[in-house]
Amino acid sequence: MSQDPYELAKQSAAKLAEITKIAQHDVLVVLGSGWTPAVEALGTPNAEITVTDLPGFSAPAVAGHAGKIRSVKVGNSQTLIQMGRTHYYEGKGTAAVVHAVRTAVASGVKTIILTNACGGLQLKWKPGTPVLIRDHINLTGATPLVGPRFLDVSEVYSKRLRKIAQEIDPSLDEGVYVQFHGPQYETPAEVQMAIKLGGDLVGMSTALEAIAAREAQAEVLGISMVTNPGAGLTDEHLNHEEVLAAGLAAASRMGDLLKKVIEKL
Ligand code: 8IG
Repeated sequence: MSQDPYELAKQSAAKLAEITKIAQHDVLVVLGSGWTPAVEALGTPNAEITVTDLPGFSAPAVAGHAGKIRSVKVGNSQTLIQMGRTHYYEGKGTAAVVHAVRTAVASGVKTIILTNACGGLQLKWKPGTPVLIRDHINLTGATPLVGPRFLDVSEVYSKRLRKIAQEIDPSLDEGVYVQFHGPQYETPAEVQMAIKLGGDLVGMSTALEAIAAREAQAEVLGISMVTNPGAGLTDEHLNHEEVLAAGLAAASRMGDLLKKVIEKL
């Protein structure tokens, strides 16, 4: 296995092509926690593999993260659906976090849809509400880029793709996603900080992956599912089961949205 993350992604892509017998892919969808039930709406897979069959992947530890990758034809797009991701809080480093994105790009992918479950900073977003990511604030202090890779991040989340999503579902709001390191949720003071910084959504994923996707010149759509109000905004406490329940309730709507977006690419 290569130590160079870009080489490792090429090796992983070659193995993916070998196992799936599909030489090229067009789209990657990363399904975050809570989004897994949406996978059925995307259609019958041509192949399904376990991520650990590919070099550079490790088994996800989080409940609701299945650690599988499917290849499904959606409209005209051969689509990779990644169920379960590596989070930065697992301590494996940023290269591990973005390995799936780099593997997908090495497989030919030009469009990457990143989904997640997150906390909402606007109380109008009830649990199960999807929100398009307009921009992000990366509070991890980390980056997948090493060396003088001065990447333009002035439009990480494609305006074109957001417009397509809003044509399908005009009720979709947009927001700024704030990636925290995790795995602890925010304190109420940190939630207030995120609001003052201009954040609308708080979570533990997506921004680092989006940076790697942009470096690789893929077009990115980010969709958050708000599953709980940010800590301290209500008198509720936060728990992971709530995330999974909200995902289950919203699954068919989310799957339908993803399918229609991919069909319009
Ligand atoms: I679901 O409130 C989910 N993931 N950081 N904060 C952060 N991540 C989350 C939250 C939340 N809810």
